Amino acid sequence: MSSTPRISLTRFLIEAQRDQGRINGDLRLLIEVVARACKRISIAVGKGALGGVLGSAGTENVQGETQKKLDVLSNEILLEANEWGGHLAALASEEMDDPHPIPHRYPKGEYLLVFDPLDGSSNIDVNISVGTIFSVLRCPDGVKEPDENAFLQPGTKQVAAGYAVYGSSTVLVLTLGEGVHTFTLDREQGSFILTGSNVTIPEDTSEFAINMSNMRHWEPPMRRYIEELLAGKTGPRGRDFNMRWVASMVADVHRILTRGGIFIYPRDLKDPSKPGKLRLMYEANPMAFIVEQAGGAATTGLERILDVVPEKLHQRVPVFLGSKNEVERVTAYHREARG
Ligand code: AHM
Ligand code: MG
Repeated sequence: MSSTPRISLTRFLIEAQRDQGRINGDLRLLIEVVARACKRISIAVGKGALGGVLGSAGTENVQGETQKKLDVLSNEILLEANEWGGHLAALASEEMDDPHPIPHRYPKGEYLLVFDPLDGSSNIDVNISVGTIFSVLRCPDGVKEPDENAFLQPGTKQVAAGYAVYGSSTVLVLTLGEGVHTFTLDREQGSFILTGSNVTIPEDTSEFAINMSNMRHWEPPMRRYIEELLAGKTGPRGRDFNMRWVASMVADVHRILTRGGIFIYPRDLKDPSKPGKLRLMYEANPMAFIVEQAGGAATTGLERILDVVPEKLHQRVPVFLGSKNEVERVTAYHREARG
């Protein structure tokens, strides 16, 4: 009796390098190292109160948000895992004001890694899914000591992106620019096993994800879109829509990757200085890359997220992503309103 072989992340990456030449040895190492760091973060998250890691670290990050102990720990795990391997030129993170150079005692590589070490921080202490998001760029030619400018590349330049969701199981989702693959952590064995190849997001959906408590601050096209969904069967859309909001982007995006949906964090007028809540380089871009690779769409309401040319490492953007037809509709409403 023959059974389907289990394909580990290691095997998947070795085959991607050897058989199809899709990645080089350094990129393979990079993904493996990030996955190993995600395993460590998964273990820390899983220990919960027993690990002494819940609660606030008593510090603030560059965006003035209070850091949780697990935010800080996850950041340290990713830094420590990635700085010595020789595959990176520099790293940047939601939790650090400036890019982190590779210490001179280690060799440098051709890639830049940017990440949100633990997304969905408000859920850490309440035992709801959180995750790690990462994006890989190439260090521009001739740049020996990469600073913030080296990172300011549009999302179309990403060579890989992924996230790990620490939920009822730990799942790593990866794109190398040729489809999206999911790997589930086998906790006993300690390895990620391929459990989904070329995952696709349905083009249509009846499920939306948005923080409705901000409705009074939204711009008119945003209100119009959600009001139409809420009107259900007897409204202009002629059918009922369901709502879900985990408040962990990773978990909301993972649901959309699994069964479709639209995720929105729009620009709002609560704080006009902020064009949305989510950060372009380590939240919107990697998720947009994954969603597009799965056949979905991702826009700022006006343009494709991946085309935005970043001006700052920690810049924010409005985010509309998921099932293509819904993203296109709400984007059209925003464009119409612009005239
Ligand atoms: P974080 O990186 O500080 O955790 O913030 C990002 C999170 C996203 O995961 C999530 O979609 C959003 O913030 C939730 O926002 P809200 O608190 O408005 O529901
Ligand atoms: Mg985040």
